[in-house]
Amino acid sequence: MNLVTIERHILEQQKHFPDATGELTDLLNDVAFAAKLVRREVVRAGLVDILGFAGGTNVQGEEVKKLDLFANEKIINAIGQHGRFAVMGSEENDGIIIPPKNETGSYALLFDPLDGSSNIDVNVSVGTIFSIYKLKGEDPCKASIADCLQRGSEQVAAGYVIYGSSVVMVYTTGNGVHGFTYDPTIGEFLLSHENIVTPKTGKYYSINEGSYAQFNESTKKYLDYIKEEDPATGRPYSTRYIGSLVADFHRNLLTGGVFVYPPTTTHKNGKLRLMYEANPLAFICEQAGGRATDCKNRILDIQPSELHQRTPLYIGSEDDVLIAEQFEQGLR
Ligand code: AHM
Ligand code: MG
Repeated sequence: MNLVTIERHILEQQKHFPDATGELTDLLNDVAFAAKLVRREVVRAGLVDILGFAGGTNVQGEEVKKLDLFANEKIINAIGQHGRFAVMGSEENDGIIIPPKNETGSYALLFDPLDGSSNIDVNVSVGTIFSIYKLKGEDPCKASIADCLQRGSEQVAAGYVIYGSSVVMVYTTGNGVHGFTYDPTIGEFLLSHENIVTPKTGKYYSINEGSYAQFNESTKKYLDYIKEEDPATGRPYSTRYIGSLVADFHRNLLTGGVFVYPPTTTHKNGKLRLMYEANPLAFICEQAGGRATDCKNRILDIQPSELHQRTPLYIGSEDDVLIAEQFEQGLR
């Protein structure tokens, strides 16, 4: 049996980029390491109550943090200390984070430490999403928010970790999409999904239909279409909605389908964040042969103006996203 660890795979991938210095390889390995630390806490989440250290302090007298804040801190500390990133941005922090040893790093990291917050306490899959950019300027000491506010098309790497029935890390450096399953007996992510290609069309649609009354007429019309009986086009589609973007995206990536978070009356620009959620998943989706749009622009072409900017998101199998787009553009 030829077991390939994520570290080895990342190193092998580096050969596709003759100018690579190895720095990106190191920092992807940092992310994989941070994911292991987060995983360790996520799998113990349900024990907090029965071990009696919920709310306040744990047995070591340490303050117990909400898991998403804990994950945020772990990632910032684990990754920040190596000095490979000059600047970071997290969904949990208002502004940019400048790690203590930023003078050597030439990359920017944007991440959502624990996506799917409503599912954390109920044993449903959650995930970490990350996105990596090269700094725009030469001097890491001058790294700023401008290095974070780059178009998604400038990403040099992106990925996510899903903490589910097993823990899987998926990444791309622009040379296909690769997935690794964590083997807790040896503490390694092992290659399990090489070169993921998403089906051109699927049978699932994922949307929070409880917000139906808040959707635009175009979104409602699309939903009516997707539920019509028409065996020739595979309709009706089946609903699958976990409420953790990473988990919904991962399923649709492997099986085919479309995830939609449209504008609503309360979230005029949708709910999801461009820099931490939409961009990294759009990069992965396109690399796997899928499509990602806000129905006006390709997600990866949007010029961000704010760190926590929101965007409508239609992402998944190419043909399915195209149909949703046509409805939103009034073409159907
Ligand atoms: P979070 O970052 O606070 O967890 O919010 C993002 C999550 C996504 O994982 C998920 O797709 C979406 O919010 C669910 O929102 P809703 O409950 O409105 O359907
Ligand atoms: Mg999130």
